[in-house]
Amino acid sequence: MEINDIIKQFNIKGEIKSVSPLGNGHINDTLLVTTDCEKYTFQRINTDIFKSPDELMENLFAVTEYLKKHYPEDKTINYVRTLDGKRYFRSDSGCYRLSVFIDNVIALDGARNTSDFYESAVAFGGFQKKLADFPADTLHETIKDFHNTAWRLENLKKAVASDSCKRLEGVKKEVDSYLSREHKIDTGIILPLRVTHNDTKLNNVLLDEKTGKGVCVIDLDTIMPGLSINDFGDAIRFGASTAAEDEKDLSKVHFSLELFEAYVRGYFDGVGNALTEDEIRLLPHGAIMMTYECGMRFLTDYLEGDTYFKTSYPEHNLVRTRTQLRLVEEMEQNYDNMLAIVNKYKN
Ligand code: GN1
Ligand code: MG
Repeated sequence: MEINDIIKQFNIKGEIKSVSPLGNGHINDTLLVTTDCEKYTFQRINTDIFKSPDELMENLFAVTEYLKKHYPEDKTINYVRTLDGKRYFRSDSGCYRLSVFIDNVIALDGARNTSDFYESAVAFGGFQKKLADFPADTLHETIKDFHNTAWRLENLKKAVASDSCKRLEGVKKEVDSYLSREHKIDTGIILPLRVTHNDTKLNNVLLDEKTGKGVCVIDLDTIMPGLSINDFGDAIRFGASTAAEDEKDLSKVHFSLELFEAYVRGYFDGVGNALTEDEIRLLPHGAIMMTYECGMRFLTDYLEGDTYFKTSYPEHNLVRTRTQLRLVEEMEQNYDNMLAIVNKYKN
């Protein structure tokens, strides 16, 4: 089936004028569809990763409909159903979904200043707060063990043991860094189950192109039951770095305490008093763990031959691993400073 024919399976307004690539996600393929009266975001769902598109789309519709009902004044992604009322369309070439494109906004791969990062924090904090009463256990766990760091480490160990692509020789130092931190994974503290976004990168908050204010949280694929500290942590991992996730020159990669502070301030402005004391105290731990875990996932994928994350060159996943490890080290050195900042801004 041609792309345009697939798009026409959805309840779109107007005639299709153009279809062009959009964004730079690592998982799904995204296109911008322009008709003569509306713009849409059209995506092919990566079903190698999201094995059950039904469950995935049920999560997305449940959360966005809840948000639209309880916070009608706030912008939320508007998914468009197919002509026969389905949440996505399945064809021979894959599973597709469509939503109304949000215009006059920007998505940033790096904060231009602390205020961009502050704004993303207000949005993600607000997302957590608005969904505090949504029954998290009714959501599907669409990617099992997504932030089960101990399980991710087991996967790394398996990839090391099989060394199927003969890449281990060059990454022994990185592997050792991961193994030596195993004892840090389990804090022994049980935290409340929350609705979590699980991909709280700066570029997953759309900012108003004029005012720079947060407009809408996007990329809801990994919404699942989870821990608030992981959402906080993943945002810090990606956004409180002075360089891109795949910066090759490690001398440019640093954990910025200034950006961390901006995020914490915004996060508490957004989340209000929706968190418990344990969650608040463990926010710095979440930042370290998410950075540790993401780098470990990149390294595992590197050892397994780059089958999960999209890569542009053979060492891409290794480069990403190294930036994440650098950030982990610097966060560990700054642990007390991070905790002091959390205590300064907590509600
Ligand atoms: C993936 O596709 P993207 O960029 O939104 C990944 C995240 C990682 C991220 C690293 C479903 O997200 O978990 O943190 O890459 N998403 C999935 O950049 O695995
Ligand atoms: Mg994502």
